[in-house]
Amino acid sequence: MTNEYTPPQVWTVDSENGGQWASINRADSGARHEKALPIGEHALQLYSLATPNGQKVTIMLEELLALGVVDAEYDAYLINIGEGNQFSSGFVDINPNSKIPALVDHSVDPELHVFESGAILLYLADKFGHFLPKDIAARTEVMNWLFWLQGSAPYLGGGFGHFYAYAPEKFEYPINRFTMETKRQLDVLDKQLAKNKFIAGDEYSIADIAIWPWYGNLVLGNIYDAAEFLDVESYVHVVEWAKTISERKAVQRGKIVNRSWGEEWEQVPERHSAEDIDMVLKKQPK
Ligand SMILES: N[C@@H](CCC(=O)N[C@@H](CS)C(=O)NCC(=O)O)C(=O)O
Repeated sequence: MTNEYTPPQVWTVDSENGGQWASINRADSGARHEKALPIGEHALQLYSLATPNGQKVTIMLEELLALGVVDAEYDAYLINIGEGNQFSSGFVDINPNSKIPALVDHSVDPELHVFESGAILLYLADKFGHFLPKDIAARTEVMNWLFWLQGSAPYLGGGFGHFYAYAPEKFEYPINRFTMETKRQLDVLDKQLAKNKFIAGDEYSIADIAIWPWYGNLVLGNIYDAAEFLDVESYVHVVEWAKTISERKAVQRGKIVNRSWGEEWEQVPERHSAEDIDMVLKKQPK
């Protein structure tokens, strides 16, 4: 393996970047343009995109609605990160980190801003009393896996996914580095799911809701087109779990909210009521 690059004494923003996301990347934070966010009629306002981090929240909200929690009704607005919508003054007011998803709860005074998908899942689970056990031991196990996901997924998305699917060239070193780590993570999940029906035990929880959009989508071939490369079929328990979760109605609904690409029956760019999803799902060929 050769390395022709010698880092300069001090890195500057002019250094060679490239790759699919290069045009939105900058070394500073904060708003880049003035624009208020739209606000719909429900108490919960979500600003997001149907990437795995966004899907966690829309799946959670649809799961709550499926249980009959009417106060979980929400408006979901599209934040197109490729166009830099995450850098509007309105979005940055809610999330200074400029990353989707971000949630505002107008049912409390003053309104509450929630960012980081893990924090949003926890907030909704606590607010509505579902998908997070009350018992301290069971709750701790769910938290273990929720934090595992928040710490592990960046190796999958920002590491493996970036270098395998998005980088301007195929670089062997980072692909090997992050493939090793991704396969190790899949093995961790496989061993856990060999002993448990769901990630944190017998009950479906926010741990499953957080992990499925990343590792479930990965083994089902929905992200990075890397199922064969990673030999995902060898993680039999992860594949079985991923299929079980993908059959849930709320997952089928939540995963297409704030999606603006793919087939026409997979796109609900904005969601303001259940009908917005129903209408799109009806277009799915039988
Ligand atoms: N740790 C954050 C990660 C969120 C994140 O990385 N969001 C990405 C899309 S999946 C994003 O908004 N990227 C836009 C950018 O980096 O400018 C979370 O879990 O909410």
